[in-house]
Amino acid sequence: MNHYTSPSESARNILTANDRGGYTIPTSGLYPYQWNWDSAIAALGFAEFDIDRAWVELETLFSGQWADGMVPHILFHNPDPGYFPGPDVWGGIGPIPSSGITQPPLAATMARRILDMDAEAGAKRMRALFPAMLAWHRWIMKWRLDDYGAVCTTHPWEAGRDNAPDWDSAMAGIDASDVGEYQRRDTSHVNSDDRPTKYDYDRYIKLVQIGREVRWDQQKLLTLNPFRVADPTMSFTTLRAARDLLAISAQLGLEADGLHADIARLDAGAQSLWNDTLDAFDARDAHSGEWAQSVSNASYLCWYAGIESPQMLERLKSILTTVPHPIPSYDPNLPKFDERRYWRGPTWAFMNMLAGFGLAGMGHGVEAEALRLKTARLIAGHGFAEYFDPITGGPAGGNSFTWTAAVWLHWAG
Ligand code: 2M8
Repeated sequence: MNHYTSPSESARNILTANDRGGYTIPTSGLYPYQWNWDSAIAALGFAEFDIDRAWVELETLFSGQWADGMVPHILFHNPDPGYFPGPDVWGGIGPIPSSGITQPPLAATMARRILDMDAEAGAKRMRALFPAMLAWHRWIMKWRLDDYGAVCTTHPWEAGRDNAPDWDSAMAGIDASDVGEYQRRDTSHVNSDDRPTKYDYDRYIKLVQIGREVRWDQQKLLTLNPFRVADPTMSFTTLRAARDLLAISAQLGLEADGLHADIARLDAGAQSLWNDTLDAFDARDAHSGEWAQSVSNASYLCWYAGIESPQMLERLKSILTTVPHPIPSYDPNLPKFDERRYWRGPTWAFMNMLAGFGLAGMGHGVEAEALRLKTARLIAGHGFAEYFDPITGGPAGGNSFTWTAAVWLHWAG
């Protein structure tokens, strides 16, 4: 007799198969290392069936923290020639070979959820991790804020939305003519039409070269790095993380000096990303002050950050009725929408989960539930893909993907 595998069983199998011992890779082949925000989501998935393993995921992530507090976007635990750019190209300066940039800080928020799931199992682990999480928060406050208090991304990979239209004009200002020869690996694993272009990659690598050249000295990079964009992803997630750190410190009686003031500053910064002309939260070039004119899935993370917006709610209601699948990474009514190309249109399950957390937390239960159901239908019908075509639901990128499996286990399924 055939054994029926339920989606939840498949999701657990994916997490277990992607477990490399203490950390989880996003998917085998395409992404063979530990990614920062993927890991925070993976922890949430593990917490549904192995709470100890959930804490281990976060502990391993913080074992790669640099002396200055930065938590890298990739930890290269074991060399793998299948990924480019690897540790030798990045020249990270932490305790574990790593990249030189960070990623949107989800760890504190997910740790708080995991703590809530089992406070007894989690209190000791949380106490031990807390100073490291606070140090990362302080590093972001020191090096990534613009004049308004919005949080900037210094590389498209730092925001995690690699080829989003948000960066188009900042990317156009990067001279990558001397980037040299290199061999991409991503397009040997998945369809190149679903990935960033060579134009994008030349600039990604050029920015890595600029950082590496000065050994990731943040003071120097403030003037050397041509790419600095105030970003809704970084701004909303940092604000939410700060609120969660404050709540955890109150719950466990931990020192958290300055967090109240930081939250006020980040709140003002996040609000400053409201673009009146676009009537949405947008990205703003920190060098030129220009708006990107981009409504992305990150624009819908305002509630996640504790920020209310009737206009964004109206937009969301319209998306929920006009787009077959959950919030796309770029507004289908805007000219740059590209339903297959990565962060320029496709829908990402975990971004919808974050929006759903925010909506539910701010009393928009109907919309949160609608988003959850759409995400559940998408995954149940099309599998645990990295991302999906928001019109047809077609799976794209890598498969057996960690964060999609984790989203199913914790929220959608
Ligand atoms: C994607 O980014 C990496 C570089 O960091 C890549 O394309 O090589 C993004 O979707 C990013 O948000 C994600 O963390 C990473 C691993 O899933 O893949």
